[in-house]
Amino acid sequence: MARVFSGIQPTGDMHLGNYLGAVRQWVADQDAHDALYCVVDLHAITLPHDPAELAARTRRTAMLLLAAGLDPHRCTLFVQSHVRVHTELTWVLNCVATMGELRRMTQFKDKGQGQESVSVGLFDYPVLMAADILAYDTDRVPVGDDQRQHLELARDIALRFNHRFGETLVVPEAAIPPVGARIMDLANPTAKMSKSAESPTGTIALLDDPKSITKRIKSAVTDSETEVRFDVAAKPGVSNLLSILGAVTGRDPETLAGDFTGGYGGLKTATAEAVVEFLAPLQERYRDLEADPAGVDAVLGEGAAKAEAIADGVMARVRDAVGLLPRP
Ligand code: ATP
Ligand code: LTN
Repeated sequence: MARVFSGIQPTGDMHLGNYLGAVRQWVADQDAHDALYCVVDLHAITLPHDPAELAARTRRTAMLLLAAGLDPHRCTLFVQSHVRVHTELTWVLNCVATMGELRRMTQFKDKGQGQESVSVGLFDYPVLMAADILAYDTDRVPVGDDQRQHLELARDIALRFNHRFGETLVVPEAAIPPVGARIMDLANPTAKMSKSAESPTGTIALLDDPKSITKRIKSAVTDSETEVRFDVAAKPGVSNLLSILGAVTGRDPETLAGDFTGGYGGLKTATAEAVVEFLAPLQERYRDLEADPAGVDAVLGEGAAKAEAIADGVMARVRDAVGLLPRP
């Protein structure tokens, strides 16, 4: 069975973009694949954070993933910092990755904004991500479109490692969905919907109540025309609504556009209703899980043990390839 691995940061509340771009594929991949999913808490400390918040958010992210449909009997769900290989392998890969390739990463350029005071961790973020993936002999990595460049880097690092030290690492492929891979901010449709957006008005968190979901979609920024047409460059706001509606209803956004005439009201109402209906069962499952925090910790404990067993084997191969003495 092919191995699938992916991760999500506990930097805030999971939103519709995370779900449609990534987590939905994770749920689908549980059956035909050997799937591991990780709450990447070590990535979440690359930017300034509140320690008490991080712990709570890590647990909350795991619960949301379970509510979204991850089933601990069919996949392995764990917390990144519970498996030490992630950091150990990062060091070895740091000695394979180059400053030049990390400097080209657009996420670093965006989040670091050229400041000298930015952490080394933020610069090294993509190498930790490569270690996450390569530690599990991963074949396939389901992610949103914004992770394309990081995935390319993980592949390059694996290929370079194998070239230098002999065939050791599996070279992974990105799996990016055809619809929903890049959900945009409703208030600023040229920026991606993000957990850490400055203003929450453009984001739909998975746990938002129906009233605020409807309000945010109805006030989504569009344009001064009236024609409903899928054209990301010329009509980013309208195209974003069509992408959301298409992703939650399983229809093609371009075809959907033909259903709406005479302004954007109909499109907004249909999108709001579809999203509210789509999220209702997830929100109900979340409330059940919230009542049993010990159950969630038990899932994460078992997940870490299963993950560690795989990662330890890969790390032993890496140590041997590089010439590190076996551990006594
Ligand atoms: P942050 O804003 O804190 O950087 P994020 O919202 O971008 O976080 P991540 O934890 O970095 O979320 O990403 C988890 C997964 O969700 C990744 O696979 C990422 O590609 C995907 N994803 C994030 N934002 C979007 C979006 N707007 N549309 C589609 N997929 C997304
Ligand atoms: N950088 C990713 C989160 C992430 C990830 C991973 C995704 C960390 N490690 C490994 C896939 C595989 C992001 O979504 N911002």
